Amino acid sequence: MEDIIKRIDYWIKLLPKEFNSLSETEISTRPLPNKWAKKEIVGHLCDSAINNLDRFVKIQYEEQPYRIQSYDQDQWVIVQNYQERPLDEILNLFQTLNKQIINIIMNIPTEKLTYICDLGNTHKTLQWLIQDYLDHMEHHINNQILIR
Ligand code: NI
Repeated sequence: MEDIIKRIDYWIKLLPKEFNSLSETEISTRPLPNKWAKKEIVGHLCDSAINNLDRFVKIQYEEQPYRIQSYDQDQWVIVQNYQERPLDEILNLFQTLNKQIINIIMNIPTEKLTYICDLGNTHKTLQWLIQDYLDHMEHHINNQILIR
């Protein structure tokens, strides 16, 4: 867990710096009409944080296996209209949510890391879910935000 916390903390600090070097066009342009702009990807990462924060808390006290609810990722980005939101507000939200997630992870008792959740077609541990949260974040950052 220590490594995961370090990685999340790393992105909390790095992402605003990365965006500092991007132009407004680079931040807001959709590569294709149906593809997210970079600022919308940060919005999507906030949505992932919101939904996973909920999971990381509930799996610790609900009946096992805790049933994971999916969410419609495209609708979340559209409904919240990240494209028209100032970038610094989205980045602030990203930082605040992930600081809270770090706080949650730091407080998970070791024995709860093996608690089981039900993803519909498979069962995974809370530890797996947390690793998957980071992997998903890094996938978007490395492939869509850091790419020029
Ligand atoms: Ni995603």
